[in-house]
Amino acid sequence: MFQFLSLPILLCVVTVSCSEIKSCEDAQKTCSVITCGIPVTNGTPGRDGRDGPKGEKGEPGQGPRGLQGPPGKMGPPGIPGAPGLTGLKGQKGDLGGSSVAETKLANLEREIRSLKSKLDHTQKLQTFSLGKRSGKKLYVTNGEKMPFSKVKALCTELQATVATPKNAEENEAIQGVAKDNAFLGITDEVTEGQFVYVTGGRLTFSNWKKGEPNDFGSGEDCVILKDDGEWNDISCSSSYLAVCEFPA
Ligand code: MAN
Ligand code: CA
Ligand code: CA
Repeated sequence: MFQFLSLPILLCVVTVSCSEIKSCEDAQKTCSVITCGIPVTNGTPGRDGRDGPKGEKGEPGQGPRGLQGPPGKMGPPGIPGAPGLTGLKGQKGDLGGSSVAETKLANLEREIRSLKSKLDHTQKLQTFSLGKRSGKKLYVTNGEKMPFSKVKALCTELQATVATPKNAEENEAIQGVAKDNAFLGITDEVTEGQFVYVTGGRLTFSNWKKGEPNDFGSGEDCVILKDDGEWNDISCSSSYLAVCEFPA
């Protein structure tokens, strides 16, 4: 409220009455600012002054602590660390010029990579052209008819087995590939009347035509899948389509 009093030039405020004009004039000689006037009794108090400067931060409160706020933003990256210790010495490098053997080896390796790539492409093309389905056996025929012993030999040569349906779906798949009577990899050559897989084991699925197997005539120990999908036991020396089976 009285802040102005701290100004470097002190203002002299003197109040004198009319009967004291002389002393007011005297005061004018010594003070830079003089107010001369009629003496009065104390007036009403002045208005409140402007707000003072902000006080110092108070002590922490006593109430319960609030919940922890969310984590702040990530700070700036630290200063890079000192370089690590020197590593161990490496192996001796190749000689500038390669030997004849090394050049030949490099050429062979390049040729192998090229052949592998071509084989991979050929296999994909074959799989596609044969309609091979992922997880399904592949049945292939050359369209030739021959006795059962020849069919077995042919499929073995191809690292395959004679087509053997283990369920209705496979039975239909073979039927679709053969479109004619085809030998199956099933016989009762070992024990008459007891049909088994040529790869071993008792039958787990069959699709005999009504009245079959009948071991007709001088005996029938081989099995054909007829064009209608049903089975008939038949002479192993008769000629029927060769269908080979490739693993799923
Ligand atoms: C008939 C039936 C069959 C038999 C053949 C042999 O179709 O008796 O069971 O296998 O003849 O040709
Ligand atoms: Ca038989
Ligand atoms: Ca028969």
